[in-house]
Amino acid sequence: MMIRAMLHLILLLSGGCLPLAAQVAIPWNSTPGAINLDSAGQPMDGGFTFELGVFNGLFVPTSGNMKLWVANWTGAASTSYMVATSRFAEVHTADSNDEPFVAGKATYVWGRRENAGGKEWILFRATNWNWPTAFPPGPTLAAWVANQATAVVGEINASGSPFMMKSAATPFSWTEWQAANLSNEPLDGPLDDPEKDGTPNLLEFVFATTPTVSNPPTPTPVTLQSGHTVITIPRRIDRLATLTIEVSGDLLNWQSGPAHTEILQDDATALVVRDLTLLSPANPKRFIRLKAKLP
Ligand SMILES: [Ca+2]
Repeated sequence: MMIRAMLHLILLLSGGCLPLAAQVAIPWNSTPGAINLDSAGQPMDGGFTFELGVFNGLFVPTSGNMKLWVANWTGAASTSYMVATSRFAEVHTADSNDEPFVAGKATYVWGRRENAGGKEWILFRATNWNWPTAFPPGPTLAAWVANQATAVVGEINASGSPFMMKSAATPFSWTEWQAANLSNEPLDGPLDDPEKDGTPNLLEFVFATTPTVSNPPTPTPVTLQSGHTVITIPRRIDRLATLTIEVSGDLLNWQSGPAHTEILQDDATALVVRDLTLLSPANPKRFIRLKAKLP
């Protein structure tokens, strides 16, 4: 007994140096060779990073509280998306149950690509992806594979068809866009046009064009439908700007709002608005324009 007690003591004293076994290994990955897309339908590229982690306290992420995710997230592991095998794959060793990694905590995988073009996010978990008890050491968990999961934001198809994972365009504020695109440009205000292509920075932001490289103006087609003027604005819905369509009969007095215009389409890629005033002998001329401002 004495020997056992002494051995125990020695082990305790030298605990920091002992080659402790891995506590609990969590293999987390997506299946190789799957079709994984960004919100534009393009294959995910090496700019995507996937993180395994948890949200602090009682915070539950939803598509309605995305602004709070970053502040409440604690990542445990991070790995880059591998284009060659079209997957992410890592094995994380859970070696702590310190806050916020308490045993049983809902665990998520958060895929992100954030660059000058915008923010793409996908967040998902399966109901049994819960943070393990790190001590005593346990067996390696069965792999947490993306196609077992349900997405909070973005999409997952368990079958892998027509794709396995698809990220979503995430609200991109003017300030974020400005920092990513105009950091070395003194003409960085909403109405500035540093490359002098005729499109002010605010509209470059709305249309997701490059503010420092000259581009032809983004087309905003105007058509006549049953005598009504209709304009299509191919704006990006992830750009946080307020867009108003104004109509006029004389280019001097402009009107907007439901008494004057009707929104026909307002989705991820376009805003389509109709002038309620019929083009007629009483109203022989109609004009329509876009007004953009920061929220
Ligand atoms: Ca410009």
